[in-house]
Amino acid sequence: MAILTAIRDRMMQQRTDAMLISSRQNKLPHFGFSSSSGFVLVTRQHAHILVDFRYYGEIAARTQGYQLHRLESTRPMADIVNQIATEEGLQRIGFEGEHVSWQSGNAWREALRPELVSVSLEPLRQVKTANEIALICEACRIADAAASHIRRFIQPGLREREVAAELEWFMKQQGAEKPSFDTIVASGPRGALPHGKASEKVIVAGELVTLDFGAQYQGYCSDMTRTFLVAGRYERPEESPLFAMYQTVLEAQLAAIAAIRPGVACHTVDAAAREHISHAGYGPNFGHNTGHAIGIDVHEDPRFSPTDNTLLRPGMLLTVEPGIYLDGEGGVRIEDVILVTETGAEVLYQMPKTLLLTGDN
Ligand SMILES: [Mn+2]
Repeated sequence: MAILTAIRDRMMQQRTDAMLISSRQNKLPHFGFSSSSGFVLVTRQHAHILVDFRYYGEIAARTQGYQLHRLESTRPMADIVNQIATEEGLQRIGFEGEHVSWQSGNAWREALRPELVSVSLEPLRQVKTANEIALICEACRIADAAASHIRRFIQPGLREREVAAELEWFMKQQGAEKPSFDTIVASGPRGALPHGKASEKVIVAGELVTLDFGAQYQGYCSDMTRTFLVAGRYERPEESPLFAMYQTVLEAQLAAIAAIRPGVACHTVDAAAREHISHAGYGPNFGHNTGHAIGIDVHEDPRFSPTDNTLLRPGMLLTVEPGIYLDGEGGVRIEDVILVTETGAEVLYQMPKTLLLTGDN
């Protein structure tokens, strides 16, 4: 399995004899499902899974090539790992310090005989496998269908919360396990809040409404933002007083996507969007990164930020989501997920990005 080879390469670099994996994110490729419970212990020769009664049967049915150990209240993780350490001669074990609480880390250091060193497995998730790309594409298809549905659904008089409920219901109908994060519906002046979770506010004709949402599909996430013009006040989108601002965000988003190809540094892509927005005079109104990698977590590394020097590689998936926020007036954000290909970027959504009116038109 490629993932075991990658983990063992990391063990060599870090001069550890084993890797103890406890995070939900990094257990998923081994378990085949998402669980905060249990452990994976990868050694040079073997791969072990430690789970309790609740998961043992499912793991036994799903996995091949792992040695299974049942966690019991009388036989906790440290006892099993100490036994494996004796059998396989493990001196130094890596653990996921960034995902382990201070309390657990201290308890493990007390109870485990081998030395513990913190090792990050996050870099291993930056380039996705073909299977992971397929799952993220499906999560994106669900979000894309939901965006089209919700544009027709929105009308003046609805509360933001009602719009979010319809959106989430629709995504589940389409196969989503759950939303990949709390759905953002930010209308009118609330659009100036980049993370304005759906509220009791009533949506009004002529406002811009920003929806930022995603689906989780078989443990993998999508993330999508579209900003619509609420019908009932203007005949054409160009009549909105915020139309010019919308166009600036759209041009910045397209400029960032155009900058993406293998070998380009992430900060270069951020700069493409940021410079366009600054030149239009909105620099201070764009106070977040241009995007982030996505996969098992909604937000992963690398980031399209001014300080991220990571070079893009084919098989990476990231969002591109510049925005402009005007206090008291409103905001615009447009977000796609892109796949870095051999030659550039493939956008995983079909939904148009021109300013669209809500409703059936
Ligand atoms: Mn995002």
